[in-house]
Amino acid sequence: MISTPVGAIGTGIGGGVELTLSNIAQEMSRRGHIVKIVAPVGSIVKDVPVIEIPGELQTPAQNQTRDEPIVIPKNSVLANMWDYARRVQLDYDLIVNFAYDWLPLYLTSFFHCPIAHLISMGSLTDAMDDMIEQIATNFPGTIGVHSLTQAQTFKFADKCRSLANGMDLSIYQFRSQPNNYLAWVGRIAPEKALEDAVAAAKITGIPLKVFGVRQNEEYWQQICQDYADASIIYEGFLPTAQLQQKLGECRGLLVTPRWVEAFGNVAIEALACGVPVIAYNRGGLKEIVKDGQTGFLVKPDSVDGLVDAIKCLDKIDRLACRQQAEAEYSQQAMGDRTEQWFRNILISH
Ligand code: HBI
Repeated sequence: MISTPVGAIGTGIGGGVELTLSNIAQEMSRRGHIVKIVAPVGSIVKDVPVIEIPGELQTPAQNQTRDEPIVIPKNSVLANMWDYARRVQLDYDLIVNFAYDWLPLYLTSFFHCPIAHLISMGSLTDAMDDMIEQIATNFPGTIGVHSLTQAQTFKFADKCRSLANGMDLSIYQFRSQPNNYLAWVGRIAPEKALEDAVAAAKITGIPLKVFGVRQNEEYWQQICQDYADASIIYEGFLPTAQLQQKLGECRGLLVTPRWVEAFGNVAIEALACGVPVIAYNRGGLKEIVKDGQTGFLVKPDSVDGLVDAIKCLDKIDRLACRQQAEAEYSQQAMGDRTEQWFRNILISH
């Protein structure tokens, strides 16, 4: 399992894909598969061996323009990870790529070992779209995504296999009685539109707990300036055990993506704690939140919509939130979907 080149696993820079990779690796080894992770130096994954590869990190794709050329820095960690994979490929039945990058896709036809690509974001650049489409066409069934909405951002949506996502729910405690807080969880960067959540929370007068890595410091400072009188409590980027404990005491999670969120791991984490999810009606979140039952889907970019939904939070049965997570997003459910995907690739290789 070859990780994202934008940051070491555990730093939060890799966003949701760090959690996705760790969960799939742990679940596959729990099922008796021999699993190794290849990732940048400093990566840590509980209970799974990590081969740490040195080199320059890759520029995050979501910061790029559509026509941006593919850039590979000198001593690229991405290139170094895939050179390692080339050397050891005959020891493995399957390679799973978690990077949203051009190189692993391009290298697919040069490898003997089959490669499954888990594409973690929607369409961002022309070079990536073309490359993913080539692999989806020449290696049918090897492109995995997290939601139908995400797949539909590509013109080859029908060639993508949606796996949804999942996580180990045993580390998320269900909390039936919240305190008077709202929550926002995610990489603090413009595409996540934290400012909308802050604006809505301020109008309702409920303090907002913010969890996540401050990836874009000036963006964070700007929000603190613009909303100096709002009650924002920055809780930092916490390990899952601590995150879920604080998240569980919140009345609701606000998910305010400005972009097409491929899935929405943070929404599953909230549901697992019994926390209703108020999300913009866009991206993968449309396929997660059961409007009026486990949260509310709000008109995208509408702060007033968020405010109206916050006022209805007490109508949501928090146990229904936990039950949805268990039914659809457990490690077991995701493991079944993922293992089936892997087997289909091996059969058709
Ligand atoms: N950018 N170039 C690049 N490669 C990745 O693997 C990548 C990224 N940006 C964001 C990201 N991965 C993850 O945070 C999301 O896929 C979840």
